Amino acid sequence: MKNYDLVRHVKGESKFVDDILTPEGCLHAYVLYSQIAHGNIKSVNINTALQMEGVEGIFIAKDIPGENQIGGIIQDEELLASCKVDFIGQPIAIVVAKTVALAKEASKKIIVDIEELTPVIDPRVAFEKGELIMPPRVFSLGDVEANWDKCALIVEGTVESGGQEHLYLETQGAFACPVEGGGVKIVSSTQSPTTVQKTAAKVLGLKMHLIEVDVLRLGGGFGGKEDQASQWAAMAAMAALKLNKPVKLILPRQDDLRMTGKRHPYSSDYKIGLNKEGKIINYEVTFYQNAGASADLSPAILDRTLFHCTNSYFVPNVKATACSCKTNLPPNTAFRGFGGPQGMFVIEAAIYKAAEKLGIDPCLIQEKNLLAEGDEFSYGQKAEQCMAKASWESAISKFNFPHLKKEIDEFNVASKIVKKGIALMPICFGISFTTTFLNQASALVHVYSDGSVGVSTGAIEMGQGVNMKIRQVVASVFSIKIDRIKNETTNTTRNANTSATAASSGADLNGKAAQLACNNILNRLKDAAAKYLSLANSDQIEIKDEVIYYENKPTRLLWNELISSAYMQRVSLSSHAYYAPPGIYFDKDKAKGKPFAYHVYGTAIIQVAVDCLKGVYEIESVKIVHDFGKSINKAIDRSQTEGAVMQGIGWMTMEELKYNENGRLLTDALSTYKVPDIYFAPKEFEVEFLDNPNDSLAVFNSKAIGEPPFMYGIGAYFAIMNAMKSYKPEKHFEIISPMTPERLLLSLYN
Ligand code: MTE
Ligand code: LUZ
Ligand code: MOS
Repeated sequence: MKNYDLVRHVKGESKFVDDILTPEGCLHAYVLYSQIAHGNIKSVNINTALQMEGVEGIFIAKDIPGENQIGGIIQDEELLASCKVDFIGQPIAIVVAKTVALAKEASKKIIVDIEELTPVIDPRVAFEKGELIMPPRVFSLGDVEANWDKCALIVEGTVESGGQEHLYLETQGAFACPVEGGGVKIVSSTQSPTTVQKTAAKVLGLKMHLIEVDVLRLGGGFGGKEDQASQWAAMAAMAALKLNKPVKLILPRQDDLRMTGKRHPYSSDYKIGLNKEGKIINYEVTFYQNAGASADLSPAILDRTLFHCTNSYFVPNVKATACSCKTNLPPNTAFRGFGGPQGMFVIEAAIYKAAEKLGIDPCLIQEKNLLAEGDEFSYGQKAEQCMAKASWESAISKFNFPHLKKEIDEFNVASKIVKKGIALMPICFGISFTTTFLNQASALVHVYSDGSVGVSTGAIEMGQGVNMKIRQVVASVFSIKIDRIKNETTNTTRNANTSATAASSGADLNGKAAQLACNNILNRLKDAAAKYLSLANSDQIEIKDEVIYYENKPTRLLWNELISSAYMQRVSLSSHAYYAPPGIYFDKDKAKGKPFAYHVYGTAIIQVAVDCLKGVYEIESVKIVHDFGKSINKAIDRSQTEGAVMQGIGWMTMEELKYNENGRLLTDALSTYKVPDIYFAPKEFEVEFLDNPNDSLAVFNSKAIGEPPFMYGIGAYFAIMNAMKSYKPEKHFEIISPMTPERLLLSLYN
């Protein structure tokens, strides 16, 4: 089954924001941003710039008609800097001109006078200074303090993990067009049309109903457009309303790299205690999250770090503290995994170091501590339909892990410079927004009188295949051919108050809403069919492959005829429906509850080869047994798995963000920020679908797939460590990611 967008993508016909045919008189905006990471703004002089030929308007903080505030969770972020700047890349002025080139040219003539202050880049320094986004958060289970005595081995250490650039192919942008009545229509590259609508309404001082947001698709989001698409849309909308002309604002790649937030770097301290048998008794951990200059989604991301701080292990005594530290970097934001990977990396590191102390393979500790049915997570939820051991055992046997290990050991004995390493990486990822109220969605389905169907939901297509899955849901409920169904754009006038397409739950939430809407129509269609066929009731009516059946026998009635009959019987062929998953809740004060509709499990085996002279490495193979539930689209799910794993490996290995001491991003181009390419991809990539007969709250029991496999990438780090270890068995390496070739060499020879 091919992805809906496939042919259009290949032909280059798919439309993104910058491809929209702009109306006559459309203007272009360029955003002037701070070149200083921390300081007080003394003056902004736009006079010379404003006089330039072709410049139609320049707007700064004082020109904002509504509130100069775009903070979502915490109101701590200005749209345009008014009195102070807190990071390099912070927007100061919007320059609007007849062309982008002119707007950019004019921006250089704006004189910004800033009194410089010392920037803080390091989250631990920010913590020492008391610069926190919010008070620290703590999750705990059992009693850590009372149990250190019972531990035969205690290991302490620190772990660093780096940030990550989203590098969506389509940069941030929006197009805004004034409409009658003082409103504006915005086309945005956003994962969250409602957030764009709300933010624009606030900034413009308008009611939400005056703002329509429309999204066709994104050229990738990866979390980078969950919260951070709103500002560009608000800016374009403000300029459009001020000038009463359409305005387009597309970030040039380098500006996007400099101005937008990324995955949060973390610095963490852990202390782990094991008994003689290798069972983890105690785990104490403190996370210092580098939030950047304002909250953005950092508090929610920090929570997910805590939720996933014990990965797929049962730990009876946990004390996990997390601090969101305010620094002078662009506000960091959602990125696939949403803080989960940062939490899971630390416990994997702790296990690795414990194994090193014991002189055993880390996988022995991993295996001993896997979650079992009914085990409690630190946040109070119990592991249900737990597939941690099943996926682990299946991976070990399907891919013959003992044999792989033996081959590697033999290779390493024979090979002096090139060393191989292998690691197992189990994952457990909770599905649901941990902010419970966000778990809601809606859908609008129209069956047209010719039998074709249009479906629109709150879901955003960003390459993950959610549109295809929603069409499959519609096709399955009606039992009609998939090519009868079209995905309409995601639009705030069709589905209101939607949540971001995020937390891997886009298909679950919106697919279920679509299913409910289709069922409403189907029930009416059955009544209409009964009438048409002169039957007393509709109980025994079914549609199978576009044929109407009665008492399991085909009738002469087909889909098209049924639809025209229903229409002429004056039966509504449209339905709107709403879905909210039942049974989930979380008490933030107690830090206990049942936040997740279900968990996704799996185990990866990753094998690498490291050239210990050059420092370069190759990912030889990735072999995964993953719990997809009952996948409704194996092609999409497999490709989501492969893509997420590559992104995870990139985060752990070659993708390195560097800032200098002034808070300037040094890796602000693709010549200096390296992401995995096809040559870096594993030579072998196997994905096995774990047999899971259980039911879940997933749509058609096809479990969420967007984020969970990202965390398999952590296995690559430890596979490389294992290879390094066999080159220098006596050395104790620090756990700092990403493990770039440069870091690898320095670790081996320093
Ligand atoms: N896949 C592609 N091709 N592009 C993306 O931007 N985003 C990921 C994942 N897969 C993304 C992607 C992220 S961060 C999430 S949360 C999910 O898709 C969101 O979509 P879903 O909820 O429909 O899985
Ligand atoms: N966004 C959010 C998310 O607001 N809450 C979440 O729990 C979440 N999880 C993953 C990705 N985005
Ligand atoms: Mo994904 S980080 O939930 O957009």
